[in-house]
Amino acid sequence: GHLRGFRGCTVWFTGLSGAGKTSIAFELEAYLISHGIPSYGLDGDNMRTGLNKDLSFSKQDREENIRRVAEVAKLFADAGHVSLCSFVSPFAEDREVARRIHRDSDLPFFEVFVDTPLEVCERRDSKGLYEKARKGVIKGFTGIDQPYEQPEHPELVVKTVDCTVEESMMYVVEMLQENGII
Ligand code: GGZ
Repeated sequence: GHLRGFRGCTVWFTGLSGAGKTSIAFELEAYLISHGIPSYGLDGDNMRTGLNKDLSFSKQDREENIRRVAEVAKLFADAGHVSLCSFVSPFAEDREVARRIHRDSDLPFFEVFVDTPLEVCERRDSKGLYEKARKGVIKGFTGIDQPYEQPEHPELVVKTVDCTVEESMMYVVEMLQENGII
């Protein structure tokens, strides 16, 4: 990626389970690819089943999850891709590590807070995980018995309530345009 004109970057989606991070990222990936911009999505489904399959959801393992994901995202960005990272990433200090990893390589990093209220995520409960967390079958579930630290200075906040996935995605596209990425 060192000689290419197009600079890659990383878009980091953070928010509760079921907030819509992966849905927005998936739509954005399709949009970017259809416009000739290389893009690749990372999320729990492709990271926690492979590279990070040794990690749990403890605070310490989430920290290591985010660190490894950020290193992988940085490599994609350095290769000229728009890396789309969709992780709950509930701890502000872990997200700061991800940001620093990119800053140290002079690669743009955009934190996008997918701001969907807990009640809405829990009502959706697309995977039945909130119900299990409420019953205590799953322990340490973000928003139930582990904290979610809201970003204080994200580059973008997307409120998904009363907003289609497509509309949410376009806010991210506009942010990338305003920053000269695309
Ligand atoms: C939060 C959990 C947990 C616990 C399993 N807490 O909706 P999902 O299913 O697909 O998204 C959640 C995903 C979170 O993995 P991440 O790698 O994004 O987490 S972190 O960034 O905090 O490392 C959820 C499922 O895995 N899941 N157990 N205890 N989410």
